[in-house]
Amino acid sequence: MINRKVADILYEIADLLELQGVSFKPRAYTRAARNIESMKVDLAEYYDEGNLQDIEGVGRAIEDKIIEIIKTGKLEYLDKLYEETPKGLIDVMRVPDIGPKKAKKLYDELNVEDLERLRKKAEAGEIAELKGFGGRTEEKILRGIGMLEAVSGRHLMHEMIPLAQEIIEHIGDDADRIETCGSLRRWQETIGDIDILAAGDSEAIMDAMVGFPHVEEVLARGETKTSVRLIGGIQADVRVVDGNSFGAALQYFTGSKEHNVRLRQYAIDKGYKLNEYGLFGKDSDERVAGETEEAIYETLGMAWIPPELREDHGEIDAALEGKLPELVTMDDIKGDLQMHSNWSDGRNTMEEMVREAENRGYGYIAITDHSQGLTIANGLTARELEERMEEIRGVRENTDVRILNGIEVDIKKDGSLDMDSSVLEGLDIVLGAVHSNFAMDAREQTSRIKEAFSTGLIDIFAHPTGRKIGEREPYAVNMNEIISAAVEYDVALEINASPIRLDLDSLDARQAMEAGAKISIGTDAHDLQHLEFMKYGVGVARRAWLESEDVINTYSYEQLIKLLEGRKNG
Ligand code: DGT
Ligand code: CA
Ligand code: CA
Ligand code: ZN
Repeated sequence: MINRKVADILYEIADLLELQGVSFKPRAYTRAARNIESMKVDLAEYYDEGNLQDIEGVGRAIEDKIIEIIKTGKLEYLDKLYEETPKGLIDVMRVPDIGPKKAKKLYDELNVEDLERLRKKAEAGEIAELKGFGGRTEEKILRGIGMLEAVSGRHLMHEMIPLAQEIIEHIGDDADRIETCGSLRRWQETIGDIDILAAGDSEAIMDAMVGFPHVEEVLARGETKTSVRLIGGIQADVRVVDGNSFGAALQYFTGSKEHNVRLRQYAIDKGYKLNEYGLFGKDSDERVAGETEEAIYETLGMAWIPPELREDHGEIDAALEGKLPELVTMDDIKGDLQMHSNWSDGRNTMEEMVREAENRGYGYIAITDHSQGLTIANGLTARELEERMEEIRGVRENTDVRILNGIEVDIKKDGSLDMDSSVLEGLDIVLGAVHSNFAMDAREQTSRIKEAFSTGLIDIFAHPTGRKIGEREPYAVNMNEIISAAVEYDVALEINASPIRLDLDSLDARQAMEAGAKISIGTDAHDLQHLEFMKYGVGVARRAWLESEDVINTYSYEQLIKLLEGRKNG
């Protein structure tokens, strides 16, 4: 369904017009957006029939825009609005709880034109004095600014990984060796810039880099390092080194800085000197290792440490003691336990999702459409679940992929579930999730979730903190208690692999694993292409020190079913 995308664009237009102080129009766009997102029929069908204007709130002007979005996937008018709106004001509008109206007011009354000025005014207590703003808001604003700044200038994995791969393909022919390093190689959840390391003919490599089609500006070109700015303001650094120090440079530029500091200190303690050129004996300048990373770690008396663990979180001691985990890999993944079909808010049919699962070599998938309460995502009633079951039966006949008949059921404010227990008991798998009332305090939120666990009906707790990177903070929750309750009630906690969620994050996931909780990595796909996100979830799992046995979707279908049935029978 294109509806979601169209509605989002119309909401954005409304916000930008509101921010500009335009009257009436924002209301019209909001109204159309709201109607469109609650429609059960694909807008594309209305378009085919030529009756888009039958939709309430859609007149000539909005119709034209919908058609442009359907045809091109974009809208020029929106680009134009962005261009004419100061970037700082848009940042202010994005602060949680501010929005376009308040941003406009802050601009009019306090000349707040960017985040810096907003912070100053909040700290000075001047915002609380404005009508419609209170002291509590200032506190929230300051926290919101912190969140935005933490991600500002940082980019999401799914933008960066393909771009880095393209660069490597583009300049790889000119290099003897080439690798991504930095935070990308460590699969960090957000990425500052792309770091590429190569060995070979420096002239040729740098020529290739500056000739890369997505380069917008060459920031600096040298013999050993070239920096460029790519589309979307993304920076990439390419370094060229000698082959015999490639391993040392790879180790150095992979980081993290904290890991490197600790490793270098360990090297000194053992009488060595470690830098980006190699590992050297103490008194002699002789290079004892440098061509490969493995040789560096080995010479220091430890196992090679996977990049995902290099955060100075105990990995060096573990490597010395031979106690590094055998990290879960993409090859271990046998299926995907969270995805949406066009029965709720997914774009594709179950059939299409299954074909994609076949392409990936999966043994099973769970179809987990939303439950009725989530009307905005076209959630299913018990009756619609039954109808969907009919379709599942049909799809099952034409595939070897096992299809788990599932749901992502809403956990309501009081911790009860948005579907009768008799219905849930009849499903193969139940994901529980919080999609509303994010603002409850930690004590209430925690007991709401524990209450839901205690029904015994939930197999997996989806996106446990609800965060959306750069967009929404995690809700307040006592993760310690949630993890204990997950162990007690045998609920698996999800690592949601969607690059804007990555929730649990690696620190919480590690804590969960250490407490004995099981983890499920699910893509939350709303489009068959999203099944691709699995690798980002696996990245988080590896950063969390997880092994395959910690992750339930590495199990065979039979093992998984045994686990799920074991739960149900208590
Ligand atoms: P990012 O780009 O912010 O997502 O994070 P990184 O880790 O990619 O950081 P970046 O691009 O500034 O530098 C790449 C790596 O180079 C970093 O992980 C470790 C190494 N590095 C950079 N500066 C230093 C430094 O001052 N000391 C040490 N030991 N290593 C550094
Ligand atoms: Ca970097
Ligand atoms: Ca860098
Ligand atoms: Zn959800």
